Amino acid sequence: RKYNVAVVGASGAVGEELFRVLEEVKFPIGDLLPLASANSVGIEVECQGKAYKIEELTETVFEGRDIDIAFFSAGGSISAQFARFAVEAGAVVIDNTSHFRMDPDVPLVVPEVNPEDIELWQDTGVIANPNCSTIQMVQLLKPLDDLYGIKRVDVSTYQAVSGAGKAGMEELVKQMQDFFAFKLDETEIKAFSHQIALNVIPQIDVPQENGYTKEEMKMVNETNKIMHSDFAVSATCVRVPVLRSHSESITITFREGVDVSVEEAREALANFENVKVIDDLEKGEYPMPIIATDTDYTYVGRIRKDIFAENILHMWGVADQVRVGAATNAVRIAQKWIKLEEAV
Ligand code: 2RA
Repeated sequence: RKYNVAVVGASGAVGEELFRVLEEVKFPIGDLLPLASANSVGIEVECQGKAYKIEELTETVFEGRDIDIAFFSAGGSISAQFARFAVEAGAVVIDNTSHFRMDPDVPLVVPEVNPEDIELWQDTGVIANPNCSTIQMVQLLKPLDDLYGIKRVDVSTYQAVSGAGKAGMEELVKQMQDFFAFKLDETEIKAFSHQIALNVIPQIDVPQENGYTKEEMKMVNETNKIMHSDFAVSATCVRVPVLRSHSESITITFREGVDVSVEEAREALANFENVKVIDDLEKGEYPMPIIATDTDYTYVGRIRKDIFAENILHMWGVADQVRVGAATNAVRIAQKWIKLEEAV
């Protein structure tokens, strides 16, 4: 059977990528309804060889359209205001924003890690897509937690500008152009709190009362919700001048008494769905944004045992933020949701 699909935020970076991913996976689309704010109305989008015009997102736009699946990626306030109208019209909402993520009634899903939670969608009609930096990390944590049992995770991220959408990518490009035109000192700073070209910014999202940023607390809270765990997580989230793949340096402390084997860990990671190991330091082979970009895999390398403790492992993970961290994860959720529907 075919499914009628709506995409809210159709002109954004994630919206555009969704059309590409839906096409690549030959998603069984019946009708497609691209939605955005009034500014984008009339813009044409293409998917699976057909052209569609963007319509305005309103409270009534879902009525009578028989939408089965509505992807939302237009910001938390838009999801807060409009998701319920899609649900009331009979759709399952797969939400890419942070709005519903920590709602205890809404499943927060990375299909490789907790696909079973998709079943809970009926409670609210919404399935939440986790934060990009969390998705790629839990894909690496899950096989190692199954193997040894995690006690604590310490992560530092190197996050691409695509996390701030098209505006973020455009700002990096413009600042690089200004640098080569000897005009960097008068460049516009809008998408980030400081100049991002030739810089790194140790702040993503707003400060919290505990001295962490909201992005860092997303990694703490979302990780344990997805993995149904309660291990300690500490994150330092940093914006770097990379276009669209996030990198993460991850240190995992396993339970007392575990003696980690790098070989065993590497094998568990290599066997995990949608994870690829690139790990040969002698040959200079390890994951990098230029390898991960435009792919649907989460890459891991630099896997090594701590020098001082037997139960600690260090590794380096990279994934495309727009795909693995958003569009592809959302489409994978939709594919699993369809399987569930068709099994009933
Ligand atoms: C970022 N986490 O990288 C955000 C995007 N979801 O800014």
